[in-house]
Amino acid sequence: MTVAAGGLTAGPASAGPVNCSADCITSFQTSAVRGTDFMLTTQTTVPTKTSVKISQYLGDLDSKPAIQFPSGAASTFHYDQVRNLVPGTSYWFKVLATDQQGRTRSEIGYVTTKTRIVTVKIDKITVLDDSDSSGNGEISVHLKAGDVESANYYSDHSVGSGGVLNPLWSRQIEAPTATKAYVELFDDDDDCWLGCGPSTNHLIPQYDTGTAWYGQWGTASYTVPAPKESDPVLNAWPFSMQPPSSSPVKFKVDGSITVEYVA
Ligand SMILES: [Ca+2]
Ligand SMILES: [Ca+2]
Repeated sequence: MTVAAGGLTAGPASAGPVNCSADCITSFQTSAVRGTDFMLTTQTTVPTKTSVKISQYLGDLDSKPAIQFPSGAASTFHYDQVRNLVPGTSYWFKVLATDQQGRTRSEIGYVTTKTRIVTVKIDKITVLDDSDSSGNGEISVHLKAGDVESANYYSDHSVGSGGVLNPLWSRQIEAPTATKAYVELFDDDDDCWLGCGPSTNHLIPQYDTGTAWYGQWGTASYTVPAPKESDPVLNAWPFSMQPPSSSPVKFKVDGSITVEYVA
């Protein structure tokens, strides 16, 4: 028997807490789940270092690299941020705890990130050049955000250079990655003296820029950014866009996007 400093009797090593040769993880739970990250709280019986593997598929979870948490010192309490996830996605994860003798235990959990909803709003279109040498243009407007489209939101609408349209068009799209919004203006130059063919109406959006005998058109596009942890949630984020300078129809679009995350 040895006597420890202070006069206490030291117990045998086997009386210590369960190490990671047995089940040393007493609890683990997710919290603060957002679009691209969540917090993982892990408690262990003995001081450990933690890491996590994460995958959308249980079958390949073990083949994923272990993300080591940088907190450094071994501890019985871990509060770790798991990052760089895709919004609106379900993941399996495996938390690994390694004790100071290098023994590892793991547990498997499941988490679903919040869905990222972006509201794209097209407020105002200022026509700078309607592409007609005299009189107003005969303008059709196609609007698109992600996969959501309003073809011919305006159709054969009389508006000249300097004219303003206020579509006040607003659509919500799921945007787990970067996506695009488009505004295409087409000016009709076909007076239909010989009858209007279907190709002359440009009723099918093309989202490009061009010139033909029956009219001229141009497209402005805006890239809704990819998600990030610092997304300006619920604050309208103004943007403006114009078609390329080569476009025969010139205009400026003012709009905004608003980002929100929903469970
Ligand atoms: Ca024209
Ligand atoms: Ca015209």
